[in-house]
Amino acid sequence: MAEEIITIERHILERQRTYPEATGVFSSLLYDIALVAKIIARETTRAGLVEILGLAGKMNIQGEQQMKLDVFANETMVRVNSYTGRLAAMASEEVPGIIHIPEGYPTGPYVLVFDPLDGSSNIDVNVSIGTIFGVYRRRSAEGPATMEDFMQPGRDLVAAGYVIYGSSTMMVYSTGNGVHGFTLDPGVGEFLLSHPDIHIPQTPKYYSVNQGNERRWSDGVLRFTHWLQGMDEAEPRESLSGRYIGSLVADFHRNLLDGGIYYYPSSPKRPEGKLRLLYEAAPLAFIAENAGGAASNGWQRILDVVPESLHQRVPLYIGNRELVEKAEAFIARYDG
Ligand code: P6P
Repeated sequence: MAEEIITIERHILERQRTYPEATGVFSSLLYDIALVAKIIARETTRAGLVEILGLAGKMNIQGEQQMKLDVFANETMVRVNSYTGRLAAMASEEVPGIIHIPEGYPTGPYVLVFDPLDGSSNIDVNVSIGTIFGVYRRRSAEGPATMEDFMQPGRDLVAAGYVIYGSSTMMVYSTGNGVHGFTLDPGVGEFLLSHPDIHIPQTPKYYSVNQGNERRWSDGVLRFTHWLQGMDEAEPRESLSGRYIGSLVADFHRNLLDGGIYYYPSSPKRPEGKLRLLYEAAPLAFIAENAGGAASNGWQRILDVVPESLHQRVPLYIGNRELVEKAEAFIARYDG
């Protein structure tokens, strides 16, 4: 018997029904994000053809200057969400300050944070890339949003998720009641439920870290990595497989489905690590915890870190709870 076909729109609506006081604004906002994902997916699959079709750097068929894909992704997220009256404002990896709702258009009860196309340097070598997003309730009363609306810890997220543009396009989201994955059927332009209620496997398979940075790691991180590789004589274990493709969403997604840990430690050159708290680490930490995993900056739960600026960086250890806690233990013991 073929399985039931559940679109992401229907899935969101069914969740909305469990909140009697829901007004539908939140559900519509999630639909809008799914629409943005479809539009970006269409462009990323054509990325390799841009040169061949003579679109790069020249006029495209709409007579517009062909944008870099991450700029296009940012423009799409902003344009789809600027006029709906659902948001008070947005913050993007691509934009220095708060993205306010245009003059004359209504503001709404939510703020949206996003990295429109993370790992976009991987496009040219056809490695999967992704969009990451998070939704908070605004804290300020009304009118234009303020910075306080964005300086919220990840534990206050009302929704978060990501889109991975790979061999297929998948959207994974959570509103705090489980983590659900949808695969895009490009033929009909619908995200169909393909991974209901994702839980990170108990037994991890992979570790994902850039070992080219090894000489800059602390003693604790070095020992943690050797433990993962089964080389810690004091605590022998099966070695995990190393998998790192330099695209956070792709590395995270593989570890979420197969079990593992991704980490980007701090270093003397990057004391705060490389990844951004607001629109990379916190939304993925929300997903990880709702799937039974964990996320830490090495000594503190990512979801408890209160941002002090839009683009602040944070070291990140994310994946199986057992592995994240072990990383914290090595760091506390050898770097404390
Ligand atoms: P490195 C991509 O630039 C990114 O932000 C993440 O997607 C990825 O995991 C990381 O940086 C790769 O950084 O220093 O290992 O090349």
